[in-house]
Amino acid sequence: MHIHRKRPWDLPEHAATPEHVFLNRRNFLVSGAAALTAPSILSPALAQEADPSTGLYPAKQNGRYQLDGRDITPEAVNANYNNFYEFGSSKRIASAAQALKIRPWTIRIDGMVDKEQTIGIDDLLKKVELEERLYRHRCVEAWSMTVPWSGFPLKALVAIANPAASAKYIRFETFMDPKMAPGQRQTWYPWPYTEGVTMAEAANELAFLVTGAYGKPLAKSFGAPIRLALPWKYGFKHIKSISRVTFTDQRPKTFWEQLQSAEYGFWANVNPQVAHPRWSQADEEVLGTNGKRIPTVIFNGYGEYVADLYKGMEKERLWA
Ligand SMILES: Nc1nc2c(c(=O)[nH]1)N[C@H]1C(S)=C(S)[C@@H](COP(=O)(O)O)O[C@H]1N2
Ligand SMILES: [Mo]
Repeated sequence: MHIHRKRPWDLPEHAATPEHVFLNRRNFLVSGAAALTAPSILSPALAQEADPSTGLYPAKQNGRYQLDGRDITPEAVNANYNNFYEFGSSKRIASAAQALKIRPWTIRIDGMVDKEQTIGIDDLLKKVELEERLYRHRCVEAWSMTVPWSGFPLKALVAIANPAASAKYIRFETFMDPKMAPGQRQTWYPWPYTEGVTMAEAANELAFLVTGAYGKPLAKSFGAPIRLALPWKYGFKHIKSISRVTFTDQRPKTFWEQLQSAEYGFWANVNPQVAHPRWSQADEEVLGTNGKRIPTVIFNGYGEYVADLYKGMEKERLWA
């Protein structure tokens, strides 16, 4: 029997509907280019394609990760205010992102591993135990949200990959398919989107691979079917729709670093005292609260978990 569980982030239907209608209209009116190049985004059939992992959610919440008195951001706000440049550079990509085809979906695990492998997302989901965690998320653009993510610790994927002891970094890559993702036809970007962490960061308990949110499989706009969450780092480290995971001894050059290294570095740990070259990082706008701003906290408030990772590295550009 299907039991509908009322969760704190569920919005009444009347609150969610106008936003949805607004978004569809906006896509016609504003994103004319995207609509022209990807007519299929308007097909309701595509939007309703079944997700075989639906039965895995909601996952049991791990109460260890709390929000420091912040509220969960309503789903209708979070799922409609996204950075996902593969589907456009505005925040309103949720409708365009419906073109993302999430099955079949495979993840290539390669580089300095015992045995390279390609694993289907549903096979991977069978090998791990899903849990729900409440995480804060701080974008480098000085806005923040809080999300009930579901997923599994990154270190579980490291165990499946069985990397060589000499591997120092993990490099993540997003899918590459310019036919499906209009943003990838903009050749001035260094596609595919790439990100990276050190092996020590990957082993940290906070590093989380996200496969669901709000008690359901991950919405496409959030980076279905699998994205990263590193809540002590700026949002651009949270690479979406991962299709390749490479173990390496070379520090990966990330998407934003390739595009603008003066503004976006490899470490990108949250620090209110280190301004972005073009704006302050001292405070942040909390999504869904009519523009309310709160002070930003070092490591986004997760210092007790991660500060030790960076001891003795003060000469590195740790903060942006
Ligand atoms: N592949 C890919 N991953 C990405 C991005 C992107 O444009 N493409 N944007 C990043 C940025 S800047 C942020 S803030 C988060 C946004 O995640 P959200 O849309 O779930 O809030 O995704 C990150 N991951
Ligand atoms: Mo971001």
